[in-house]
This record gives sequence, structure tokens and C-alpha cells, in this order.
Amino acid sequence: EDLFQAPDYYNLDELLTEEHKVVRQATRAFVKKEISPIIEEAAQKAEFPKQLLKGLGEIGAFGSFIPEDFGGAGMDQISYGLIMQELERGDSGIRSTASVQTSLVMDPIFKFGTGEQREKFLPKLATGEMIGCFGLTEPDHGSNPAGMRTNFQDKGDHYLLNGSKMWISNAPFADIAIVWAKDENERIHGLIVERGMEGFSTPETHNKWSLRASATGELVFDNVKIPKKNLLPNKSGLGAPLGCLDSARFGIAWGAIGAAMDCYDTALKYAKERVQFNKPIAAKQLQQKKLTEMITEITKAQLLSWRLGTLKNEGKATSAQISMAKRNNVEMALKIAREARQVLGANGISGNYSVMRHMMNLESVITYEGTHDIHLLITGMDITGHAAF
Ligand code: TGC
Ligand code: FAD
Repeated sequence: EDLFQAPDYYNLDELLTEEHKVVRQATRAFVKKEISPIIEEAAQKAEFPKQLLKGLGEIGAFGSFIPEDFGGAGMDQISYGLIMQELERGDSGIRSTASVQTSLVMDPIFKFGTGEQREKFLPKLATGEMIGCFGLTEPDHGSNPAGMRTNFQDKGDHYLLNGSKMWISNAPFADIAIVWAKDENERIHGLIVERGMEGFSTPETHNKWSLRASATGELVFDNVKIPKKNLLPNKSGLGAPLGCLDSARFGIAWGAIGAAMDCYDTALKYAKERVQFNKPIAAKQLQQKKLTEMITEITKAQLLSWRLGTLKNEGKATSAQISMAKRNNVEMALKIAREARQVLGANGISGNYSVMRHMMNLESVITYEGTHDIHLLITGMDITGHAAF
């Protein structure tokens, strides 16, 4: 099949296993058949293409690294990364849905949940029959979630949840939300909030110029009665949600490479075909500088991610190492998208090409899951021992 040929300047494919390549190929085929033909219109209309959910489940994009016994796909971290890369080559918004479902919904239920919670939710989340979202950010607490106000009180046979979350991916249509809230002792816990619970609503956030093919919304809790069996009992404190973020940030480090690859590939093809002053613009030094720097940065990011993946497979990747890769790779992709847009001239602003959509999407990606500044400060703290937040 005539699938995307990813740039592989340093023969990194030699570092991948057969399984990695099979997983990547399946995702690539899905992107070509299901995502690429519809994504531009979905983004223009600001609609999440829900018809993709079942197929995303089938290719293992939901719960990639969750063990098969629990409904997941039982893959390693590099396979997870490659799925994120290929999906984001399609669109960051589709990758977002897979990141949230896998790392921020299934993973906390798997790691911190009860046997009953795992059985009830994981298999349905893995197939896409059920969709989840992750509520950490609040109107007044984004980079500093420790200050959150959302809280619950113990009422004997249930908890009473109050507060709100905003900028939550998938909120408008999610069946469940993993919500981080403080108990009476100001200790943070995760709760599974289910659609239909009285006092729980999810208004959609409109007018985004970025991630338009992803649905974003608020989570509002007005005296919501939460059954006690919906508390995630096995970890509390801010470290619980931050641990989930490590996994999602790892996936984004790979995903951003996909967006960059698509921009590079589009710009390279365009530069070879577009003739000005009697020559393809690819024969002009200024355009070669842009294209050369793109492939150089993509190659460096691929090496960073591959090594991080091997460390993560061994359980040795640190949070600070993950921050470095998320920060580097997203900025790399955003810069490449901006340069590629210029290579395409006026066509660069058109929805007939993917570049401007990637560029606008990446403006969210550089802000969510820890802003570019916060990841710098995490590295700064790691190397100096001083927290400068
Ligand atoms: P601090 O005092 O440093 O830490 C509190 C506790 O957490 C532990 N910890 C971690 N544990 C696991 N993984 C990590 N990465 C961890 N970082 C810290 C830490 O050891 C401590 O544990 P303990 O046992 O001592 O209590 O916390 P702080 O309040 O100073 O904050 C640190 C900071 C700024 C790094 C953190 O707040 C942060 O990362 N802020 C950024 C917030 C953020 O990333 N939000 C993302 C929201 S979700 C989202 O954007 C989804 S978009 C999804 C999509 O569509 O793809
Ligand atoms: P702020 O924290 O107010 O930051 C504003 C600016 O100040 C930034 O430039 C920041 O880097 C800077 N800044 C903050 N603190 C410092 C400091 N100490 N030193 C120097 N500079 C600093 N959240 C979820 O919980 N779940 C989701 O599913 C989710 N999905 C999202 C989807 C989209 C499309 C977007 C845009 C956001 C999403 N978020 C989600 C929220 C996201 O995680 C937050 O936007 C992010 O953490 C930053 O918080 P903030 O927007 O409140 O910015």
C-alpha cells in the first residue's frame, strides 16, 4: 500500500522491532483511510469526528500499554509513542483524544483504581465504546494545580463534589471524567464522575482557533453525589495526577514529531514542484536552509524520543527527562510548521494543505500538559536543585 514514507535520515527504523513497525503501519493506514480525508472539514467546522472512535480502539490507540488482561493492547512504550506520532501526523486533536483516553483516563484507573473499577471501565474505554476526560485545570489554577478549589465532603455513604474545571479535552461528550479534587484535609484525590450524575454538566468551549477538531469543555460540579466506590483509592496527593501527566507528556513528545514530519514532507514536495524565477524554489539556498534545518531538528527529536522510550520501557525515565523531550519536540514542531507555512507561500494559509492547521494546533500543544515555561522550570529545578516556579 502507498502509505506515508516518514523521513528517517539516520536509519532509525533499524532500532525498531517488527512489532513497532507493524503497529506504526496499522496506524499509518488508519490515518490515510480515516483521518486525512475528513480532518480538514472537521477542523473548519470545529467538530470532533466521533466516527473515528471505534477505529482508534481497533488499532490499539486506547490503552496501548495497558496489559491485555485489562482490555489494553499490551504494547511497549515505543509502540505507544509511534501511535501518537502517526495520529498527530493526521491531527493533534485526534492524538489528544488518544492521549487523554490512554494516559489520563485508563492509566489512572489501572494504576490507582480498584478491581471493580478496572473491570467496569477499562474494557469499554479500550474499544472506544466509552470515552473519558481528565479534569485537573481550573479557571484560577492552570500551571499551579496544587491550589485547586474543587473539593468533596464525606457524607457517610457518598461524597459531595463541588467546583469546576476548564479547558478539558473531550469533556463535552465524555461518558466519564477523572476529576482531581481536595478532601476536607486538603488532600488531592481522583474521583470517577459519570455522565448523568445530578449536578454534573459539561458546557462546550467555543471560538478556538486551535485544536478545532477536538472538543474542549468545562466540568461543572454543583453538589454532585459521588458513590464512595468511585474514589480511586490507591494513590492520593498531587503526585497522582502528575504521574499520569508524565505518561501523556511522553506521548506528546512523540506526537509532535508526527506533526513536524507532515509539515516537512508537505514543504519539501511543494518546494520541488513550485517554480519561480525559472527554477524550483527547492533549488534556492534560502528554501534549502529551511528544509535542511527541519530535517535536522526532526532527526534530533526522533533520537531523543527513541532513547526516552527505551528508558521508559525499563522504568527508568525521570519526569525531568520527559519534560525536556516534551518541551524540545513541541517547540521544534511549531517552528517547523511556521517555516513550512512560508515555503508554501499563499497556499500555506489554505486549508487545501495541512500546514496551517498543524501550526494552530501546536499553539495548544505547547501550552497544555505543562506550558513551555513550566517544562523549562522543571529542568531548571532538576539541574540546580532550586524550584523557581
Ligand atoms: P511539587 O511539590 O513539586 O510536587 C507535588 C508532589 O508531586 C510529586 N511530583 C510528581 N510525581 C509524579 N510525576 C511528576 N511529574 C511529578 N512532579 C512532582 C512530587 O514528588 C510531590 O510528591 P509528594 O509525595 O512529595 O507530595 O508540586 P508543585 O505544586 O511545586 O508543582 C510542580 C509543577 C509546577 C511542576 C506542577 O504543578 C506542574 O507540572 N504543573 C503543570 C500543570 C499541568 O501540566 N497541567 C496539565 C493539565 S492536563 C492537560 O493539559 C491535558 S491536555 C491533554 C490533551 O488534550 O492531550
Ligand atoms: P497559566 O498557568 O495562567 O499561565 C499563563 C502564562 O504564565 C503561561 O505562559 C505560563 O507559562 C506562565 N507561567 C505560569 N506560571 C509561571 C511561573 N511560575 N513562572 C513563569 N511563568 C509562569 N487541562 C486539563 O486538566 N485537562 C485537559 O484535558 C486539558 N485540555 C486542554 C486542551 C486545550 C485545547 C487547552 C488549550 C488546554 C487544555 N488544558 C487541559 C489546560 C492546560 O493544561 C492549561 O492551559 C495549562 O496547564 C496552563 O494553564 P493556564 O492556561 O491556566 O495558564
